[in-house]
Amino acid sequence: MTDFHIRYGAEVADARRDGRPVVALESTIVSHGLPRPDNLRVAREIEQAVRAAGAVPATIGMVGGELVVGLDDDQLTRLASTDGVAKLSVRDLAIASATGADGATTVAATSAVAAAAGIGVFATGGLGGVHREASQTFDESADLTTLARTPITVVCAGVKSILDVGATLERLETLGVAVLGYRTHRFPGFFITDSGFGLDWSVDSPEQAAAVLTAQAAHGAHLGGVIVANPLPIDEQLDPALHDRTLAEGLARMEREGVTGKAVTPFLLSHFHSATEGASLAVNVRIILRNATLAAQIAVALAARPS
Ligand code: PSU
Ligand code: MN
Repeated sequence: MTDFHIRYGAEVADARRDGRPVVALESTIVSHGLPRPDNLRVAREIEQAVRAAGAVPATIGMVGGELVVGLDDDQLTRLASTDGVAKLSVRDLAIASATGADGATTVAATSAVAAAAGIGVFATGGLGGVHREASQTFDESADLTTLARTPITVVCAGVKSILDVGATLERLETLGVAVLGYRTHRFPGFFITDSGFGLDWSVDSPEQAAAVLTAQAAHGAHLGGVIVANPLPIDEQLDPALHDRTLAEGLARMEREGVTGKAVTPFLLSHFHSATEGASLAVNVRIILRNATLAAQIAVALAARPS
């Protein structure tokens, strides 16, 4: 995974040269996960949250076939505002590059590119995972298999609550992806604070998270991903009854309309945002901003450790 041709944005290039902390950010959340025009504003706010905590944001995406680490504002605007931006998982990167496409990178693709660029910490909203009915559809996000082989720390609010959370946690265990709760032993449920599943491990500070990452790199026995699961405070979650009702409706609509493949996640997120009249959107934005801040704090703590 090191043979990507990468163009670095100016701020990221400077930070890499000076050894300053950098946080990777994905672009699928911007182009496919959040509605226009909020998406562009939120994309900028996420970058600001990273800077405010002392790190440099590197939003990753593909512009005209060129893989960019650290999109500038024009490039971010283009991915946020134009039709036909492809959703790129790892398998799509080479094809999109060779055909000169515009594309937004998922957690899987962003992780692979960030690791190739030497960036160790990445913030997103919620990971992809095993979909409900996956025993029939085989729908499991490439986010999981990519994290099994990619040395990256992903700060997220668990996996999206539209998924089969228990099955996803089982797959993460099988794949050797470490899961740490941030100040909790409960696995978060994205829109909701607690998914109903417990966690074996928890860290209490960015410094402790950084110590885990340093130990993992030092031991070298396994260089897969680490998930830092950062729950929303309970008073900021989406009302659980509204959540369950909206999800049931969304899944029924999806079945009726025959939505499959990579359209599933954007379809369900968009159903949530319209059916809750923006309540889930506000929660989604809070999740991402909190994760961006924590990821930056971890990147700063990592950079401060003696190497
Ligand atoms: N988290 C969000 N919003 C999103 C996603 C994650 O809060 O839009 C995106 C990520 O890019 C993730 C993708 O990698 O959804 C998962 O898609 P799929 O289930 O098709 O693998
Ligand atoms: Mn899928």
